[in-house]
Amino acid sequence: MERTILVAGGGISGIGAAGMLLDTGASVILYDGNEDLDQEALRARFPGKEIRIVVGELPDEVIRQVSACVISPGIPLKVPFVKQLKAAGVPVWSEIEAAFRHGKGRLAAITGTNGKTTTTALTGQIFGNYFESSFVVGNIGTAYTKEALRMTEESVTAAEVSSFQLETIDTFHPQVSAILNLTPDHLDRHGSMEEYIRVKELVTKNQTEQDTCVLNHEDEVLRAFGERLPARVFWFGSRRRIPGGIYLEGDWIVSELSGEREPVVKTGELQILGVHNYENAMAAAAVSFAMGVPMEVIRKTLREFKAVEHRIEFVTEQGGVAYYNDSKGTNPDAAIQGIRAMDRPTVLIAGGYDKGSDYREWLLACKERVRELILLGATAEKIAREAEELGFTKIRFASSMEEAVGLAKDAAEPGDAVLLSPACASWGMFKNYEERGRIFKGSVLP
Ligand code: UMA
Repeated sequence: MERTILVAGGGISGIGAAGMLLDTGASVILYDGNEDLDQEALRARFPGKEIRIVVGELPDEVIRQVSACVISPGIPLKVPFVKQLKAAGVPVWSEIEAAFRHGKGRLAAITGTNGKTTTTALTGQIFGNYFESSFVVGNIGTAYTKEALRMTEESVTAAEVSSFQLETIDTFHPQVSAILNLTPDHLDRHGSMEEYIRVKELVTKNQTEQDTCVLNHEDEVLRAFGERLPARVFWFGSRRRIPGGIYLEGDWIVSELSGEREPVVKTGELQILGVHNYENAMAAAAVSFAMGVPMEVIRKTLREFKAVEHRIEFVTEQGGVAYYNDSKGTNPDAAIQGIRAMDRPTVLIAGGYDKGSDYREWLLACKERVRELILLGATAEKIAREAEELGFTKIRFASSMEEAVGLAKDAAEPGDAVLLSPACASWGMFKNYEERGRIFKGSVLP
């Protein structure tokens, strides 16, 4: 019998997964809960293929008809149709699980709360400089399923994987995994920090002694986790020498991964700012070394690599004021890195969708450098209340990014920085953090 697979979600992941499955000869039902979705535009993404598209409510008849479901990361598993599928015994796989089953070659999967996009992009660039066939996929923006069928046994893939994607893996098995750090994020979806950690650690679920896991030695949870793992562990860290690991020593990144002590690069040679970025560089170096890339290629790429768009990205300087776009600062911890990377008085634009985060530590980190706080989005009031309690006096509200940039321009003095680093997701006001970052840059530039 022909296999019918349900692909849930008609965004980047769903389009990738449906396209891949159609190419393998499966029959596909593409489902999206948004009944206003333009079905014809969606169908046009699969030229020459037959695909059934369902929007709005998912009929029971579909649930009875399908043999598996590939679910997009943005769909929470507690929604009724997922429960119905599970009750009917239909396996629900994440989009990265589906891609893994069809992809070929070797895989490095990078997760963590912050830094995964930069680390994945850097790892992908190192792979590109050494391997004949390499891919960069996942949460970074290109669906893994979109590339899976182009991979060969020789391919080496760098995948950024999120907790949403890991939640429903089964056979997903990277030869090299990395968990960069673990701080509270997406707790509205995962329910508790324990559950969030459990899901992140799933990246190593199928790893054996033949595999490698790259872990942050400064993170207590990860340190204990590394002791329990069957896989070989490559440790990285920025605070102390780690025998056999890769670490920061003064202004040098030093590697002992080969068994010999080897200076890799001076931090001043890197084009990415801040200690958190040195950690990303060390993690990318460790992942690449585990994949067999010579240190010389790693060193060259570390020197070449430029910041990812929306991650403490320098926009321009106007009237002595430097503008930075850190729209990727979608949670308080990422935003702490953003503010710490500023070395001058800063007018900070923040606020957005409410994921139930705690803003206190981030606001404490802001206290030293922030001259004025400009808030927007659903969390504006909540952040303002906490900021006032901590003694912030200059707080203003804006109802759009354009207005926020206008207020920031007024508030900033020559020698200051204006930083967009929201500590919140963009949802509600913008399509995604990329759109938020681009609107910010568009408002800054004349
Ligand atoms: N939808 C439903 N029902 C729901 C929720 C959504 O039908 O309950 C539909 C929407 O109507 C929409 C589609 O699902 O049409 C969107 O699917 P999606 O939210 O899974 O988004 P994609 O476009 O598939 O993008 C996803 C990732 N998005 C999320 O995890 C929310 C992208 O990560 C990723 O780049 C892409 O797959 C390719 O792998 C973005 C993200 O915000 C950057 N990630 C979070 C983060 O980094 O913190 C995890």
